[in-house]
Amino acid sequence: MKLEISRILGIGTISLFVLITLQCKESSLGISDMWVREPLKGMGMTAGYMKLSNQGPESIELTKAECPDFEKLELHETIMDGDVMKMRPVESLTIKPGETLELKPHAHHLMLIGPKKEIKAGDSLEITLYFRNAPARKLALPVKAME
Ligand SMILES: [Cu+2]
Repeated sequence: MKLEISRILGIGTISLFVLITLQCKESSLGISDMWVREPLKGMGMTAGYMKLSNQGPESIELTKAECPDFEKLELHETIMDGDVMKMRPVESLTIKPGETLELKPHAHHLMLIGPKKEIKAGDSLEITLYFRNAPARKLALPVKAME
């Protein structure tokens, strides 16, 4: 009986510890101003934007993004090739301690490829972001027309 109780207490302490650790890490990453551009008619892709603020002491890396309404999501950067603006996939995006990484038009962005249904302004897309050094975050991104 004594053993049983200490086992239960032990597990309880560990889960509490894990919970506190997760909450500490979660609060070190601020995500704001998120939105997805309404896809142009017949376009098989569009882009997602947001601000990622690292308030913690360690670098945080965005490593993967998923959305059930698209075949695939990629992390993209925009580069100048001569005077032509091009975009290309990157493995991950790093947010250094104290820095804010802004995903915005003509810069880094989420590339949403292959919509599985019609996506219109006013919709909300569920996007999950995966990080190194921070727990995954499930977000609701509003779809907006490009101004
Ligand atoms: Cu892109």
